[in-house]
Amino acid sequence: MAIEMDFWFTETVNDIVGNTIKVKERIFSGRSEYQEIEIVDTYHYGRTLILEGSVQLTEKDEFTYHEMISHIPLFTHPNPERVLVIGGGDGGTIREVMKHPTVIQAQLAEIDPLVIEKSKQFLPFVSCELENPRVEIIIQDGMQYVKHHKGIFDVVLIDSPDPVGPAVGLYQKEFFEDVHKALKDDGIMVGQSESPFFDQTIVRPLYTILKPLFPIRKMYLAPVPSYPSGLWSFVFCSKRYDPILHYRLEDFHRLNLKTRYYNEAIHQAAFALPNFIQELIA
Ligand code: AG3
Repeated sequence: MAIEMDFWFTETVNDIVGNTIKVKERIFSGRSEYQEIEIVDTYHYGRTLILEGSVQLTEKDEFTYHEMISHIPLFTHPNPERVLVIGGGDGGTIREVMKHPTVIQAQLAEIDPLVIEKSKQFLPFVSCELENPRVEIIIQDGMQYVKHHKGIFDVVLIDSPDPVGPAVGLYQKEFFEDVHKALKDDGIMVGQSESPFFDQTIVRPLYTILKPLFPIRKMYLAPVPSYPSGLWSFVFCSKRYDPILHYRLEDFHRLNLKTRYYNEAIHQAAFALPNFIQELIA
């Protein structure tokens, strides 16, 4: 394993701005059938997973993203039993989903088995629940998987990478129509929806596509310091339940979950949007 001391990694956005992290040690570097995979140890953020040059998670701040993509929908749906996670082979989202006792089965549809393998090997803090018997790992393109499953999921979580290369389809209308059909009549879909500061050309069309599909479509926010701009967004789409009106607050308190970011006040406050973002997704 090659060890290079003290180099700076920069993730660039649109070739004009970036996020720079000082690397302590290269842990893994390789190319799968789908992408360039890097795992590095960094001084500030600890272990970091980088796919195609873009930071997917770091040991220090992954909790904000993974807690928020999971607990907002799972504490809104009255009885989430069947959950599908698309992408997210690192296991971070599954780890949070497994904290919910109502979940009978969570399926993980990940296209790239090497991401799962290397996360299990080097990123145990996120991959720790991938062997849970309630988890079924499906090595398949999530777009194909949802196409062939109808009306069976309570919650679908889209833990997608940026819309580049094979992931472009995860931001297109056809895919969301398939997700809509894969959900039950009262299902909820949540997806990561990029940076409202840096990715406006992605955010706007995404929210436009989703508007006619789901009666309830809202954005919520969380800080992820290691992602470009540090402010990240999620899209909450629902056929029946509203994240504020149907919030299962008592269940959250009763379960006494160990969360580091998510709590009662955050569940509600995350949906408060500044004016420029309201305009962006209007
Ligand atoms: N999913 C990718 C989030 C997008 C990050 N984008 C970026 N750094 N430009 C995260 C996977 C974690 N389970």
